[in-house]
Amino acid sequence: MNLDIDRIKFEFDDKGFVHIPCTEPMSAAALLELAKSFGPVLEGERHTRDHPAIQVISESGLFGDQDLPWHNDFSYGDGDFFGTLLANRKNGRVASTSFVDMATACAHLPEKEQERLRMLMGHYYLPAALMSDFYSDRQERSMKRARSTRPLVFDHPANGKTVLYFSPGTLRRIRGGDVNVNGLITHCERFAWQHHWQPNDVLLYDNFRVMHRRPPFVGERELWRIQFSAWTEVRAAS
Ligand SMILES: O=C(O)CCC(=O)C(=O)O
Repeated sequence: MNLDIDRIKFEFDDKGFVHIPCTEPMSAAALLELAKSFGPVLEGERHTRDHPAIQVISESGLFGDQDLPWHNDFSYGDGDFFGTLLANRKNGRVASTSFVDMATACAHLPEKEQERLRMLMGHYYLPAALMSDFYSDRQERSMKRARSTRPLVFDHPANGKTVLYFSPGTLRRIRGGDVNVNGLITHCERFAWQHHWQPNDVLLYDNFRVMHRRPPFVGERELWRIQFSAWTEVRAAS
């Protein structure tokens, strides 16, 4: 399958979300090549398939079959693997994945509230489902030490778009003022869409721009996930 990498990167920067419909499954090597065209990929030790950077999300793999509340991947991270690739390997349709463009959600907040949220700091933690499940003991220790913090509103480092960011599923606390987190979630859900997985679908999304969630499911379902460093070229140029 011939991919137009420049077009994919343009869409990733422009929209934060790219859907690549495929008539047949992309191989592990092709998926890795696609992710690596953005930058280095995150490697783990457990629940991987074919390569340490390919994570298996399934009822018996990462996250099991449970509900995954709204979150941004790698919010707790030590490093900059803020791009995610998901590939449907088996029965993705059993549970749709929902997404919200947080640039749009932010633009629909009153300006005064945007400015207030810029002053507040969100602190994030490594979810229990990932501890000792994907990361090695060494990675787990460094993630816990990372004490990842970020303002609730900031300008995206690659494209300057103002985004709202609070990853409810991994949010430990907010410092600097009060926030009605459930109220913010309700606001964001006005802009959510569901991705109904088709066989072999591949998605890429920017975790500084897009938040996502998945409901619990019953049965067999398998996605592959690769986390990649999305703005290597932007950083190199600056
Ligand atoms: O299983 C899904 O549809 C999404 C998985 C997910 O939320 C993640 O990989 O962070």
